[in-house]
Amino acid sequence: MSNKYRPAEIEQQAQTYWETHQRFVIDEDPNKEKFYALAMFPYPSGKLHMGHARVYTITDLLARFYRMCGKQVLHPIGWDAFGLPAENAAIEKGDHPAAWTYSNIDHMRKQLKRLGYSYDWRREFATCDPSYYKWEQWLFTEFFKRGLAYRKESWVNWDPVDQTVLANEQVENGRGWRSGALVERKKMMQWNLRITAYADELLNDLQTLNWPANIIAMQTNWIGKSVGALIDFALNGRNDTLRVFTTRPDTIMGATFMAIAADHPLMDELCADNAELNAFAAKCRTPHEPNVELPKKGMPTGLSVTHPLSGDELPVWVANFVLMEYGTGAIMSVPAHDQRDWEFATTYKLPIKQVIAPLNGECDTSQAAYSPQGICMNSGKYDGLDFASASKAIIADLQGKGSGKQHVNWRLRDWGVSRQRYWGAPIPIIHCPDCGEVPVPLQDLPVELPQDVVLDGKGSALAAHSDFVDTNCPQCGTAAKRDTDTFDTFFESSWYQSRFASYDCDQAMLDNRASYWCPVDQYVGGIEHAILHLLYARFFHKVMRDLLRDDQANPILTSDEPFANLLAQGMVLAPVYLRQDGAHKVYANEQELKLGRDERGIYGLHKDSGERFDCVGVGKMSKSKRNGVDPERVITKYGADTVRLYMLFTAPPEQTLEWSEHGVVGMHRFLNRFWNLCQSYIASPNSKLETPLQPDLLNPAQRELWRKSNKTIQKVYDDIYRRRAFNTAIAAIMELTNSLHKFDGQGNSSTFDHTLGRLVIMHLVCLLAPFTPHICHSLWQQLGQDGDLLDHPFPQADQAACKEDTLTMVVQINGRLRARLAIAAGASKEEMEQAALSDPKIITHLGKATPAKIIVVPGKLVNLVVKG
Ligand code: ANZ
Ligand code: ZN
Repeated sequence: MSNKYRPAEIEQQAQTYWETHQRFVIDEDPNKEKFYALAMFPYPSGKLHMGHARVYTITDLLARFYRMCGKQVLHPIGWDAFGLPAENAAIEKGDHPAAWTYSNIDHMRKQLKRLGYSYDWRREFATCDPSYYKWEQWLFTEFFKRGLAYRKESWVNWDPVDQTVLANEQVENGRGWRSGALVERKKMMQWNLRITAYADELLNDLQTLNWPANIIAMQTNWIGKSVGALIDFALNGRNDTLRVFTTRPDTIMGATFMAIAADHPLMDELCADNAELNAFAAKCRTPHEPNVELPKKGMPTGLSVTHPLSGDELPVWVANFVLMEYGTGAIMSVPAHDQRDWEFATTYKLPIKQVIAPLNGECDTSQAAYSPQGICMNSGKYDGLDFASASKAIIADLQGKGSGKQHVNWRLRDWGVSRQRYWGAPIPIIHCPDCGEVPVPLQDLPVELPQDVVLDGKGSALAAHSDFVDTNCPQCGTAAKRDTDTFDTFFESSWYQSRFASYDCDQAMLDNRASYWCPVDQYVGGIEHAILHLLYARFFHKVMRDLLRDDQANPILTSDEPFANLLAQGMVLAPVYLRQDGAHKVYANEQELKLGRDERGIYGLHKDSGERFDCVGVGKMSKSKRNGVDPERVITKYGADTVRLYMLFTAPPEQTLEWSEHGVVGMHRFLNRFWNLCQSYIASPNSKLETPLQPDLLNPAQRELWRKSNKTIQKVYDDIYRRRAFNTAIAAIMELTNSLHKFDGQGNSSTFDHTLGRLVIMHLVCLLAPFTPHICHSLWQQLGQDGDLLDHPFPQADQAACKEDTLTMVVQINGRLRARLAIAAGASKEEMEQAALSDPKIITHLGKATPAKIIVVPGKLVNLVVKG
């Protein structure tokens, strides 16, 4: 065949066509329904990896599909450009973070373009553009004016390697999320955003989201609503109380001691004249190995309290398992019913008093705590009450004495946003000796990052830059100093999705175009962002909804949530090749090996050294295991359409995808076959012929193909639209392609056959278009169709044609007519037999007899031969 499939050529042509005709430039159309498809924007690390290729292919497929379904589709891209890697690269290589970042962006933009994504490139921005961060600086000043941003001295997580403060969420198992260093504790003045003011709404609105259940659960736990009580215990010999939070007020009669955190405010004073206590507190603060549960340790503080209901005297201990960050930093310890308290009491020989009896059965609190709810005992007037009534009665009694009340405690903390880093958006506050904290007024925004800084990896480059620091107070004009911290980079990603709608608005953060496009209809991204990014973006969205109006009446964001639907795509894994060199592990990339298989399994011989590497399974693509696959190489070899199809076909989007070069070759072969099949219709002289199809005149073979074509349309549509099951959609398209192949191969060559085949081909090209847009663009033109495919309606199934034809078959027993049954036209012999044998009339006639022989005449008759 002369016209061969040459992906490099046709992909270039299609991309040039789309670009010169500005086919992906999109604006609002109030008469059309919109669809906003978005993938979490990339960090410009330098090079696209397979994970990127996967997630961006998913949203591109959806964007193109919904466009063909008649929606006005927004599909933008940008760059999450602030953050540590740029700064670290600058420190190591001496490049400026800005130069490093923008050159990475240039490279990655080219890579994205090679994959043929349908972005409206006008809307592209990087979050390090001053025109972007200007508006988040403004938003911060609005937070500040409303009391939603405040500074407080607080214990912070200090990363000794990156020399920066980390949010709790950035500490994983006691280590910094990027550096992996053990985190220390340090007190510093920090800007905080009052996300807790939105805790209720953030929790309740989770119900309105079409998100994966595990992500909803993670957010729910993170927000952590606990219903319980605050109880005040009078401190003996002091005019003061010790306040605790408990979720089990019903156990109060079993409290045998109190425990406070090492950082509890009482400790400052107690440590001042107790060296031993001081040493203990210091020890609690030192970092410890992650994942090791510390033995319960503590010390008596010398203080005691009076139990508000029993009047008993209880000692106050300091304990390493009580956290200052939760509740009130102090607890009433009920060792019989809380395992941590039980271990502590056992270690220090403190009394254990059982006050809850199991609903059925028994328990022995000398062996372990009994923590489920039950019935009160040993509790005086509360004996016999269950959890709910005991809690109610006890809280009421405490309230009567002025020493307790019901309380809802949240695990969610305010969000500390200050970072002692250079490569971020400067916090737009000026510290004036007279006026205090003064927000930078809008006309002075953005507070631009100075370019001429010394980056040596130590401390804060901004604090060392006096031209930046020294300024005048916008309120009184006095010499004042700028805040030298920058925002946590989660700040930028908390509102970018709405900025894409108003990408070029220079008068405000957002304008009413955002009310047309928001919320995002389908968000796609990695599960690693299940908590932080998604929670912060939800919080910002709600604040912006409350703050931004185009006049007094009209909010610019009309939705309560930024992301209506969420899909968490699985990781891309690849085979790992390992050679044991003594105790040393050596890895090789598949491309360096000549692969083989023997009784020990799959292996590779190194192309240079000949050394044998064994395939030891699949793993996340990583530098250390050397199993990364470079999308660029694969695109060059097979074309972007093959890569896209492979990504979508190999696994359902939420599952992990195991990379296999073999599988990629398979996809390439399919596209080749598809191309060649189309050529026979393109090349034939009557290819322009458009005899209308008359379903009534179709012979059975034709009817079968026509039915298959319509059923495939229905399936592909449902799979994409309803189930997001792209892999099964592709499988159906492949099957239809095979059916057409077979149909052609059976010598079907009448004009009528040709018209039918051509219609099926056109369906196939349309169905494949969102998956493999380049090849389809080219075939569409070769088939002589006007215009391009982008806005061509997605095919609609002819429901009548989808119906299976039915025939009437006759069932005989020993040649006598016993039943007439309806069966599908294409039913196999086995299906006919089955239908006959399971018919109630036949079952009755047969009684206990089993047919000795069954004769089947396809489409017509089943005769059961019974002996005797
Ligand atoms: C008495 C008690 C009796 C408790 C009992 C539990 C069982 P959640 O559900 O996570 O909110 N607690 C409170 N503040 C704490 C802190 N700062 N550090 C460590 N533990 C703390 O857990 C609430 C329970 O955790 C509280 O209820 C308290 O112990 C403990 F049979 O109070 B409980
Ligand atoms: Zn001032």
